[in-house]
Amino acid sequence: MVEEVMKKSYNKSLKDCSNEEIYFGLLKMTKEMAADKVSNEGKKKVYYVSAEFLIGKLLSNNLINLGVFADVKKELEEAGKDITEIEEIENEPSLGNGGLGRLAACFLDSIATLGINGDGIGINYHLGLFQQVFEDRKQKEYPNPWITEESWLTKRDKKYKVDFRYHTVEASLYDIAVTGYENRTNQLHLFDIDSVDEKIVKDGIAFDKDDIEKNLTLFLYPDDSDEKGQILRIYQQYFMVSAGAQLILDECMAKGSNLHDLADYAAIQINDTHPTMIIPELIRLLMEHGICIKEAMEIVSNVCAYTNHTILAEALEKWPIRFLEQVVPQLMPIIYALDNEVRAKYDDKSVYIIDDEQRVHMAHIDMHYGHSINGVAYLHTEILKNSELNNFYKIYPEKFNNKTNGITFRRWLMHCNEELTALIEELIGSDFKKDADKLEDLGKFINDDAVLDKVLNIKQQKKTELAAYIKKTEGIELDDKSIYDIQVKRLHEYKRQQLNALYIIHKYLEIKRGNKPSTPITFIFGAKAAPAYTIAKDIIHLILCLQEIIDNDPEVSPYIKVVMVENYNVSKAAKLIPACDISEQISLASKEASGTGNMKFMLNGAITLGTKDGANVEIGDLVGEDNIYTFGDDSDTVIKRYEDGSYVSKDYYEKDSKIKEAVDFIVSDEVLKVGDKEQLTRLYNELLNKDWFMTFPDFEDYIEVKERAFKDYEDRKNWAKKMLVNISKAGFFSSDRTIAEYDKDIWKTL
Ligand code: 26Q
Repeated sequence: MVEEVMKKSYNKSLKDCSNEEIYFGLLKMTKEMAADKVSNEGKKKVYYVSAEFLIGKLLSNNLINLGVFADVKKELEEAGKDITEIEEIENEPSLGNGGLGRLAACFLDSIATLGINGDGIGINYHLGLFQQVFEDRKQKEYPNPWITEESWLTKRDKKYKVDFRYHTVEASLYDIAVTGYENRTNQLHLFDIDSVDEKIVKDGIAFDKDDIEKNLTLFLYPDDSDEKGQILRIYQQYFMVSAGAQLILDECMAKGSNLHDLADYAAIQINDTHPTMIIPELIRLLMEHGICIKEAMEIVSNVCAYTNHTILAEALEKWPIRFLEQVVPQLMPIIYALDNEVRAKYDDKSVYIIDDEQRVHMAHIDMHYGHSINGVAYLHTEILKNSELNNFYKIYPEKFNNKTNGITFRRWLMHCNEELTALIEELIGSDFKKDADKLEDLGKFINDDAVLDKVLNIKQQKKTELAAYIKKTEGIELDDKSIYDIQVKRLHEYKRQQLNALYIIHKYLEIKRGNKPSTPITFIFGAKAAPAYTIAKDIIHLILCLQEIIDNDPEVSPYIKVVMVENYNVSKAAKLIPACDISEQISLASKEASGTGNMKFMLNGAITLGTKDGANVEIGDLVGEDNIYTFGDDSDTVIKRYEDGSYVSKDYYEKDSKIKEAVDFIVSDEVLKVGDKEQLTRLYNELLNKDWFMTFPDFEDYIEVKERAFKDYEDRKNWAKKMLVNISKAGFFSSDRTIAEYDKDIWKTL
């Protein structure tokens, strides 16, 4: 198959082609195969609208979904070519920050796999999220250009006019094919403007924020720490939803909708509040088609549904009216009408759309004018209902529902861990690929020593592979016989990378005192910090300082090692996750809506060390307490502690010598010798005087439970049992299950 493609493309034999030629040949072949599948069929279509789609590299994934991966790999091998090297040619698009964006990508995969008529709508950011580089043990940001002459993007002959206050732009449509696993092909629609100009970027990721025609689709989340950045975000959001809304109405009318019956043709899922303006925009467009505002509101409510991904106040978007007036004045009359209707119905000010400070609460639009409000894990939805969004829950109890997140097993098992996939297939057959619950059948082998050995051997192989990869890409040597303890996710104080760092300091000092671990431990981090998030950058700096100090200390370096991988992304995740022994999921209870990394690690046989937060709770319920390590205060305790304002971090620091010792180390001579005094002092003060995400109360318990996990690791057979239980219980976290629930309860297409 590949031979023919190469002959046709380059008039050469496969063995004579360069990796680059092979990549672009396979790209073309894959796009053609995807285009031959059933597409765009069905009366009702789901539109998943999201500012982020963290799709990752697509070649292998598409080959898997099209059912030709094994054949292609074999043919390449026979010609002396290595598919992993060919994959290296592909640029990774960074069209997302983290969980929310990756979830959108997993969902598109599952929507297509379940045969649902459903497309994504987003933005074609040319430079994506920044590329992270470490310089002087600090994060520096650079653009991440990913679009090449030939790529997964297909330019369509379709443009939509988008009006802003001061200019009108044209949104050009690009599509990326979304292949379902042995099923149909859907589309990810990404809008762009032709006038965008990458040359305006200077000095890292700085650019002229006023020049909208040149910067509109340059970056994902341009720095919004200033007003201009925030206004640019509004431009981006409206650009996406206005073009998206026009596309949706066009498609529905082409299928015969008279727009009064729009809900029979379209289900729109609003991924967090970033696409919320699609609600007033659709109302506006329906009114242009002659529908009165009252009915337009009703129609749109029946079409739109909202997913909440966070309870962090700073992430809930509230746009000043003056910003909206400046960018999209045409929406303001609609937003006032929506707000007036709410005010006429309810006395409770906290549910108004426009607050006393003249800000528009985007989530309030979604909740009043969408028909469904869902959280992303059981605990998260309960917190939304009972505290965070309780005032809305009291008005609309029937709208609230939970959809616990999931991950696509095509990427997070079949692609990233071929060895484990093959073992599972050998043991229970291949049904699990389409029916993830079948993984439960692995439970039969819990006392089978030969199987347990195989599970351990695969883990060892993936650890050795990761060590080789880190050596090649970062020049760092890992001991593949050490325990791999991994925390990879966005850098945020609530995720508490700082708690992990404090543990490492504690361990370092213990080793200095002669208490050496019996098995060496490698602590691996990967995380990008938002460019304007100062403390997050300080935490990265501390971790990189610890990495340096430990490496240069011959007393300690044989026992522990710290590695922070640069520019953590989807491809790196696919190499790190299968190699992990201990999965760090240590957010402050109540703050992590769900987490999806936790599910990927579990599926690959890592054991969770985590708080009772997000989906960790459901993981714990499934695997049982012997097969997870939980610690720390629960969400009720934390919520109460916030409510009564009783937390004083200094009290813990003064009472607990372990905390004091570890925190003081941050500004010790040893660290200051390699680190930046201003950054380290700021972090020290932040922990000592504020510690808003309550690291100290969980510290003792974290140490104790982590030590227990390391000790348990020594009993290899028992550990292998824990691994097998985790793998066998992971079926629930397939995004196929999640999407089946969205469709049954919210979209109703099948
Ligand atoms: C908001 C306003 C202004 C600028 C940026 C933002 C912004 C950007 C990105 C707010 C939130 C995000 C991303 C949130 C996110 O990734 N949330 C994660 O969603 C996952 C999928 O549901 C969950 O598993 C994680 O728990 C949650 O943190």
